[in-house]
Amino acid sequence: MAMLEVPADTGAPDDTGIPDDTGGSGARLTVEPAGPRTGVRLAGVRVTDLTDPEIEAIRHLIGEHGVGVFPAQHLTPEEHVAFMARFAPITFTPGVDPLPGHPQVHVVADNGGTADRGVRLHTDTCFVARPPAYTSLSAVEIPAQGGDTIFVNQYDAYESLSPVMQGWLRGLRFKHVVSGTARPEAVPDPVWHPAVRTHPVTGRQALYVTLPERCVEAEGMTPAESEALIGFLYAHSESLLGMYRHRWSVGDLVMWDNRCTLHSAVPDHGPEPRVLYRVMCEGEAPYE
Ligand SMILES: O=C(O)CCC(=O)C(=O)O
Ligand SMILES: [Fe+2]
Repeated sequence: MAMLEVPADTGAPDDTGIPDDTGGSGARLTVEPAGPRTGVRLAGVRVTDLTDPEIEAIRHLIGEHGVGVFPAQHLTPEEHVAFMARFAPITFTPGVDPLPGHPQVHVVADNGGTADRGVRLHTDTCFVARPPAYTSLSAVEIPAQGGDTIFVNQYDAYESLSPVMQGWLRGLRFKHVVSGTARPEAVPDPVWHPAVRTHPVTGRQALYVTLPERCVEAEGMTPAESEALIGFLYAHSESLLGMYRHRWSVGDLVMWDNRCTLHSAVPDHGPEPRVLYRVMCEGEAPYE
């Protein structure tokens, strides 16, 4: 398995690929691991001030480590959209409602709070032909306790399977269907995606499986075989220890790569409000 390669920032020149002289605000972007195997913390600058080389360096860091944490950004919705649009055109989940006046911003409000929903790890909007490459959340209102977001690493999930299982998955496709949106009729047709996808930035392979209610069939298999295989793979991803768990503060911006991670809210905050604004970028059709 690949090891985390981002060094803790020492103030000295590092090998993150981020130029020391950004030519921007004069502030310095610092990069350090956010978790043992997943996530990087990117601090020291407002994301609105990042230079083009810094954006490209961040694209590579998030492609490699799955999640980027930008503390204390306090972005307006316009700033949030403008930042994400530097990575790829903005996209939106069909069949969900935007923030009034902001057609590219989706409000995640009280996602859970009722413990009965539990943790539901998933990759975003897998039920379209070109699922979003990136999702970002900006924290608007956060409960005093609970309501964290957890991430697991789908490179690790793939790499920790046996060579025999990896061989079975090569060339296999899964059928994805919509669930959990306000208007599922906006996505009438299922889509087929490879079980293993190659990340376009890193060239690494990641397991592309999600909630069994969305990832419903393995091509060419019987229903019993499909259910057992997808159930096994999903449980395998859930069992990984190399996760990142984000404890939110108001103003945090967290951005993740849907091609190499799964994520879930942890709905343990009870009735206290929890509001985050969400902006996503277009991705490519997944390929093996
Ligand atoms: O509320 C969260 O922590 C995650 C919500 C989510 O799944 C999303 O924004 O895609
Ligand atoms: Fe999500």
